[in-house]
Amino acid sequence: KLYPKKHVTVIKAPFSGGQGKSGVEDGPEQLLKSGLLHQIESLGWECSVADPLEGLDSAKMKANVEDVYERCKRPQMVSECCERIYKAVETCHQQGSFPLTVGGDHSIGMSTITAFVNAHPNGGIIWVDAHADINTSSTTCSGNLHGCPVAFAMGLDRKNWPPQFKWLDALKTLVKPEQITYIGLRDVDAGEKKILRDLGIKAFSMYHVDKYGINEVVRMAMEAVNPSGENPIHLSYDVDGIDPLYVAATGTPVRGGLTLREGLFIVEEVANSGNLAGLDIVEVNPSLATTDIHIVDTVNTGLSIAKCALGDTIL
Ligand code: 6HN
Ligand code: MN
Ligand code: MN
Ligand code: MN
Repeated sequence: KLYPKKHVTVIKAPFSGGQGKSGVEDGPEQLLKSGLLHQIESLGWECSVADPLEGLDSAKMKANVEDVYERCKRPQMVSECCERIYKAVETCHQQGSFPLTVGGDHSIGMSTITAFVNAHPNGGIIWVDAHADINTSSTTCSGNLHGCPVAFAMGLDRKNWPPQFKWLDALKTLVKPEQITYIGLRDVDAGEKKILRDLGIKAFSMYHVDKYGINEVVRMAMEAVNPSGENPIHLSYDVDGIDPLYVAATGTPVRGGLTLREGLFIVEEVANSGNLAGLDIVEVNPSLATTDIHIVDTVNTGLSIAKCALGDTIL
């Protein structure tokens, strides 16, 4: 059993430096305000909160126009925040507490998945997203580092990394191509397609969800990253994997996504396997709603993802 203590650490990552829009830094507070902790406890887990970015002046860091390196925007801010989040997730794995990291933008995935593979070198990662987030410092068109965390976590294009990422460069273990797979892709940049192909990374796009159905896709995804069925799995969940009909309050919505039920089924099924070892819920941006219903829908989706991960079942 992975977490016999049934203890969760909610790691707050109110971070928005990996992309240009503001508001995504309010994601964690919004989820907490809407009852995340109470919900976790009512499922029989003990719970504590970690706030690794406490004390940083995020607004000031984000406004620093000098913080650029070639194409990459705000490498100093992203690196410094991600190093702190790495340490918080590492502590969870050391103490046997389930790391539930709530963003914030998806840059922090570089921290959660590297902390995961350093704790579980044979672990597998399922990245639920409309996007592949595998641009390198050289392929990124937007310069937004939330489009790059998988590439950084894999050490791709390391020689062109912004010099700030020393902590990442120093890690013993990075993510290997066979350790990660995707569900929900539908907006993948040309450079990213080439990387996925060249490295042979298995990916299940919306085309595959339509073709095989979500049940078979989740089965294939778990088999891809955990062929023995015995290794831990980390789930990095970008809420934009789900269709904007259900999740409107997010920074880079793409139509044609997972239904709410398909999105939750992924989490239920991985949790059901007994192998779920950590979860990220990212890219909830309450400021991007045009009506209150958008906020409620998006936040409730985030809460439901957390619930399913911790073993809530319908019956
Ligand atoms: N996300 N591929 C685009 C880029 O800017 O590199 C979009 C990235 C979106 C990232 O949603 O976490
Ligand atoms: Mn995305
Ligand atoms: Mn794109
Ligand atoms: Mn993402």
